[in-house]
Amino acid sequence: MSDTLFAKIVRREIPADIVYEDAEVLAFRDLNPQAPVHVLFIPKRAISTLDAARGEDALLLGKLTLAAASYARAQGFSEQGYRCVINCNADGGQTVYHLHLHLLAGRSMHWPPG
Ligand code: DGP
Repeated sequence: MSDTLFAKIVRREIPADIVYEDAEVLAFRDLNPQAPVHVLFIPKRAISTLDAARGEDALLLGKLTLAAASYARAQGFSEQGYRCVINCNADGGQTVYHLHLHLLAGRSMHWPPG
């Protein structure tokens, strides 16, 4: 489970456009952006899916979410808004099995998503 693409990015084994990092969270630009700003926030400690997260992960997931909100605020998106998405497993559209939060900003979003 530690050998996903995103674990390789955490270990700096493959390149990424990193925009934020702290002791527990890494954020980098999505390779296939779906909005003018599309950044992935990941826990450095791999959790495969949201479904696999447990109570002991609550603080980490809170930090991950707040890191995305802080980044969005710092980029000036507080007022116009943005979207955060966590895809879970096949029907959720998850393709990389290292839990990640998509931050999408810079355009008006649609609902429901596809
Ligand atoms: P998801 O479908 O929720 O699992 O999202 C995975 C996202 O990861 C998708 O939007 C494309 C992005 N992605 C896949 N491989 C790489 C990579 O090697 N580098 C970066 N920066 N993004 C990647």
